[in-house]
Amino acid sequence: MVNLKIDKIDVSVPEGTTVMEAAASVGIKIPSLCYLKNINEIAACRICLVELKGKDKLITSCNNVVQEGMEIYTNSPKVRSARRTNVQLILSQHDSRCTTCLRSGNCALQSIANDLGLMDNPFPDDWVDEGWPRKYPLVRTSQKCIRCMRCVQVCDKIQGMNIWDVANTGSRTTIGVTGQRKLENSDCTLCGQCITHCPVAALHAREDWQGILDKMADPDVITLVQVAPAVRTAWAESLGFSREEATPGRMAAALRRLGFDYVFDTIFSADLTIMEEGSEFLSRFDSLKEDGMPMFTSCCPGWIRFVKTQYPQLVPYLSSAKSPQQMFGAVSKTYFAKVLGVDPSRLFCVSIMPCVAKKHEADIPTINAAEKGKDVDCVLTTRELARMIRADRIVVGALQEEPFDQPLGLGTGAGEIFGVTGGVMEAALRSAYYLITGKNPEPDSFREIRGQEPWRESELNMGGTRVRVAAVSGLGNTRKLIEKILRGEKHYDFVEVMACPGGCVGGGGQPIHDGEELASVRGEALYRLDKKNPLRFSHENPCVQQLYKEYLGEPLSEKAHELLHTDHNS
Ligand code: HC0
Ligand code: SF4
Repeated sequence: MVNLKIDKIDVSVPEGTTVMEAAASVGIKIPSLCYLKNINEIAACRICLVELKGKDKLITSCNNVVQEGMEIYTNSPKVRSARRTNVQLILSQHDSRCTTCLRSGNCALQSIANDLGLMDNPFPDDWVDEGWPRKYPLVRTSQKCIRCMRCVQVCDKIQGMNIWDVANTGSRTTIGVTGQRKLENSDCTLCGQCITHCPVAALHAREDWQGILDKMADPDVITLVQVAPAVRTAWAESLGFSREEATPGRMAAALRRLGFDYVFDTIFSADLTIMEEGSEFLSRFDSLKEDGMPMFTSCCPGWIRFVKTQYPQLVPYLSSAKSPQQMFGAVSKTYFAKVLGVDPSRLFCVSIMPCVAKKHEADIPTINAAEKGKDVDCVLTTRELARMIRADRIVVGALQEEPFDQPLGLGTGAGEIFGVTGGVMEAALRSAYYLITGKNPEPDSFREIRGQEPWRESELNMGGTRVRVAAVSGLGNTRKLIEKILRGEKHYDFVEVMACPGGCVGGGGQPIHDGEELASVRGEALYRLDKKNPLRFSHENPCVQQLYKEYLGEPLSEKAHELLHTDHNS
């Protein structure tokens, strides 16, 4: 152990601990704008400076480790003055029009400037707006960038994509796209991880919710909303409500208050996906074995973008099943329009997703069921849902729980766990076991595939058939796993991939908590919902069964292919 004093408090911590961590261990929080543990420890922002007794220069606390006998001061006159000047210098190059900023109230720079009592910007500049609306779902507002390097490091170290890089030098240093490309022309997967790690609003997702208000005001339009599994774990985080208070029933009530005509649930179509994808897996099992390749899940659009640019030779091994978001849209514009007895053109289908890439997925021309227009008309992130609730001043705590509408609002626990890494695989195995053996397994028997390790694998015996599966999340991890598969070091039959670490619960469209990773606690919330759900198997969803009976026939039928599958071309 190393012994030192921080602000005159005796501290004893293991060797290798940083000064910042040592301070945190005795309740002293040193501010920072750029620090991300194990990802960005380069002290770019210079806000975490502290004074080390006996040294002339201040030192950064995020990347200096403790030494025996150190005496550290985190708020000495020198530190206060330097911290203040450094924040002012950052502000001198920052568009500080906070009242009209997307991150107002949730911006690390704004809180630090405010905490330091900086009441004006000593070096103001005239910023010109870069213009709205923007087409690409990921938006960079260069005037807000504080060059903290988090986006560069997260994209590189966690996602292995290396999209962002430093451009120019000196005071003109900025962040640009590698190879001086436009972001739209890069290999960006739209995972949104750079957005959720940006401390200010330099990176954000395109906002689309204003357009929905016009649709709601049009009496000829019927608005439907579907909510992704992971959204229910996080939708009220920024509204000040705990996960226990913010139940799915209250979320349904809030969506009705906002004015949606029908409030449905993506877990319905997650169950439908299992029926299609599970049946496809069984039908391809022998030919996959011959190729020595697994079938890969196809529901994560960040992963689909990744595979198309990084490993195009693997596209044929993707499941042809559309994602639950798109299946929902296709079913709503056909089957549900028929149930209502209205022309599909009157339906406006909105989805709330924890994801930025879903905005792109809904716009892929070949994903839509022929002649029916778009499956999904507009995609909002979880953050946009929270903003709509705030804009209408809906008090979540005052809402009574309400049920989702039927028949597209009923889903099983298997559908619920889609939002956490390993969940799609677990849901598929529950039903595959039934399809192979004719009986249900114990619902939690595939829990080996749960967890936070980069990937988990399992070898199962299903009525005499050996099935080898894996689940991976995070694109850096995915690349490592794929390389092993391609080198013949790993052999699987079925692999689930989610682009965001932890799965959709850690998605790029989820609420932002500076430097805090909440994917695992949100994932736990989904497992609790699964456990509480009276239905645990996708094949037992009565509304999905009814859909097959009344409209689709059976899994992989011609109609099912027309509406629920895609070739991943374009
Ligand atoms: Fe996901 Fe999905 S689980 S990708 O993470 O499959 O976004 O939550 O909605 O579509 O269901 C996201 C989450 C979804 C889809 C589902 C899948
Ligand atoms: Fe990199 Fe993902 Fe950001 Fe694209 S969205 S730049 S892939 S972190």
